[in-house]
Amino acid sequence: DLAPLTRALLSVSDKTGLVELARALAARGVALLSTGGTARTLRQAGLDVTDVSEVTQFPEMMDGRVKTLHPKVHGGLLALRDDAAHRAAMEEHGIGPIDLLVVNLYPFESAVAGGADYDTAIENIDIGGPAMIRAAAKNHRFVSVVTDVEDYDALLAELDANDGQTSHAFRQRLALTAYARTGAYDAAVSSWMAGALGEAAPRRRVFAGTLAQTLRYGENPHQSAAFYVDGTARPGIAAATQLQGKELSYNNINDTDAAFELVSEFAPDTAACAIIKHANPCGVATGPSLAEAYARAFDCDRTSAFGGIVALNRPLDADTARAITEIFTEVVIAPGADEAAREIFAAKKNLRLLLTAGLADPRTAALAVRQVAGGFLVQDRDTGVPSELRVVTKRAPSEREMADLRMAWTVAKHVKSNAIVYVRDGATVGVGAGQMSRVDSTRIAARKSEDMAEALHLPGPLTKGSVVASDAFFPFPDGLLAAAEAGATAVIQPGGAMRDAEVIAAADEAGLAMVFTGMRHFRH
Ligand code: 93A
Repeated sequence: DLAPLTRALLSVSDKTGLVELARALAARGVALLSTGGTARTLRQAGLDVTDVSEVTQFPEMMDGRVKTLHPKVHGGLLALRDDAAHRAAMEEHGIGPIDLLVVNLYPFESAVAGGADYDTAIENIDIGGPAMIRAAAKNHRFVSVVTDVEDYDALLAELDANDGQTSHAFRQRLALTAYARTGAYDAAVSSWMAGALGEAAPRRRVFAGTLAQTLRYGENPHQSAAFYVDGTARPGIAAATQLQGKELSYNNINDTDAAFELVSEFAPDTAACAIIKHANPCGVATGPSLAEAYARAFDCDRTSAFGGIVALNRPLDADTARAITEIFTEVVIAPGADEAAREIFAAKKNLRLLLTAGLADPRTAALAVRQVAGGFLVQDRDTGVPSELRVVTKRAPSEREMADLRMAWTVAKHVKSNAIVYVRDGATVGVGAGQMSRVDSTRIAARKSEDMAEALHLPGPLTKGSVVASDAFFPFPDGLLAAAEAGATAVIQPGGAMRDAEVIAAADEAGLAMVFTGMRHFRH
């Protein structure tokens, strides 16, 4: 049980809530110490403040690089109050205790996200702040350290509940938050430097993010979950603005990300739509208009599209909005929405509409991280594009087949392996995802397309006259032959199997045209 707080040091870049907090502390008899800009703000609000420079007897110098880096500050934060030798040292050197530290750091992350040049970014690296935070957090047995504006109210409530002090458990939680903050801060600096130096390799890297949102639950209701942003401000799910609808769930965020990354592969000069279920596309299509692209994507697998996530590569318009609202859809994400579309959606309270500033760039280099037991797997994002498409069969694909092959290949990159994607006239007509056998993926996609043809009262499977992409090579002719049986006339695949010759011969025999990409797109 500690005596009530006597002295607090406030040094904040983000001055939100500062005056209210300081006033509440002053009202509880806490003396306030502060650095330049923070002290100025407090004085302007009529509060009594002592400058840190008065305590240290050193001016803030070197453009503020050295303000609080002094034993009178760090001794006051680090001294063990119950240690005779520490107390003697405080006495001898005139060091007063600092019981509460309120710091938020130079806004390095937002400076970098805002496009700061190299020197500006460097100047935004806070040194004194993290030093104080780490010192106070280490000494949480005696010192409270607040690093998040959102904790101001909790601090005041805690002081009320504990006769002007905080409980040990509360200080421990503050310390935990404090180290998370300094850890994330240095991670942001390191990641920025990696980018600035063009150090693309996933070595010497640290991963951390800033809590953006706690989620109601995780993949399942018994799992707790949260959403962190990495500060790169890449266009996509993290930077999107939600216009309406209830809060996104964990699965929504995951699926919406998959949807937007996929649709961003399609340049907006042609309208495109991707519908996602369980992070896999159940329909992707281009079209002369956005509404038609949506309708064609929907027709690939109407059953699965129910409750899906829809991503568009152009601003949402009224026609498309109307078509989407005809069935239950969880989320729509698009680079904008016009007034009429917004009005149509407004009537559907539960439908979430997310708007982005633009499309994601599928070629942007970045790292992809996945967790395994006891570690992280880190790799470059899959930005690969085949340098050439090599025709390996007697028959070369027609121009129409070639365009569809390219699209099928692009979509296959976004489908869980083993991925098989049938495309006809710029629309998927069958997607086989996540099967342990490539032949199964090939057959499942074809079977679903038969079901769809039946539902749409069309003769024969939709895969008739389509082309097919496989994310990795066909090890045997069986998968390829299954695709031919479903009606595919052309094939795109990496090649490179031991039995390539056998597979090519089978393709020739079946009259298929086939191209090799020399590159695969596993997505496990
Ligand atoms: O340049 S610093 O790294 N050197 C310091 O000694 C120092 N002490 C506090 N930056 C330092 N700070 C930071 O100044 C704090 O972390 C806070 O973000 C900011 C508050 O400055 P002001 O009170 O002048 O607005």
